[in-house]
Amino acid sequence: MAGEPQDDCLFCKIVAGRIPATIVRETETTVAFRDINPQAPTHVLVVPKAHYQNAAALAAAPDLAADLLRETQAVADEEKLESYRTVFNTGSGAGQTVWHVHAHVLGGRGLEWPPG
Ligand code: IU
Repeated sequence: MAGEPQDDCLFCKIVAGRIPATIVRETETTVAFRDINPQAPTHVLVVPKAHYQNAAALAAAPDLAADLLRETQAVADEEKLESYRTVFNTGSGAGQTVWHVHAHVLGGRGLEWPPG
């Protein structure tokens, strides 16, 4: 069921504290932690504590989606990023490897467009 924790989900385990992560921010509904394979000087993932597979699924919970977006800006503020990129990969062809929606917050270097 949408929102319920999934036993086999890596990010549900991070949210539950069952797998270690470098957490940079936490709210009642979200957790932000550093990506283990950073692609920029700042590379933080922001996830809802509830399990939704991707951004489209999260749209069913608009207040939570707003919390997530607010937290991307909060991360950028804390990291003192004037410019940054927020990325939601959806589907394996776009590079999604973890099926718990997460916003990548990337910054601290010049970012090219279009992305690869
Ligand atoms: P993706 O958009 O699903 O590809 O992003 C998943 C990210 O999760 C990716 O950037 C990984 O480096 C990152 N990650 C992590 O931070 N901690 C982990 O234990 C694992 C993956 I596995």
